[in-house]
Amino acid sequence: MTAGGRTTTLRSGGTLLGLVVLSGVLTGCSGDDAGAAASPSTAAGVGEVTTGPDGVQEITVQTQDDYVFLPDSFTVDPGKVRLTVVNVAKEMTHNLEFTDDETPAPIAAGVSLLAPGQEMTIDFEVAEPGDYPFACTFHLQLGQVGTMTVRG
Ligand SMILES: [Cu+2]
Repeated sequence: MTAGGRTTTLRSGGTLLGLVVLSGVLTGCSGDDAGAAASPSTAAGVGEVTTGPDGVQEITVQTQDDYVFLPDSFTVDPGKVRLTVVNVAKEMTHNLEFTDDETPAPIAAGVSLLAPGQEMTIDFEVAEPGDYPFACTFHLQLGQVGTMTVRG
């Protein structure tokens, strides 16, 4: 009787474990991390640096209802850069300003204010290699920062 009871316990325990693992997998598929990487709300081409026929490097960075730039870092070659910032947030206003006192050279452009659903494109030129930190000045304290690297 005792042995039978143990067997039953083991079996139900095994079944339970199986269900937990299965639901864990399902949860993982719709979890925040997976959603951020492959969410349909992510605009097409976000984070990809492409070079147009005019030789301008184009990159799109997304913001949403959190304190993260997506991506928070990207790399370009010296030359012309066209940066688009898309704010897909429903509630949050963001911006993107280069931290000029920390960049190898000043960037004469920035996105001063992006309301929910807005996007803005800025053009600038980089020559000096190095790391160019940028931030959302509204949410700097909350860690909304990123880095553009210019290759040497
Ligand atoms: Cu912000």
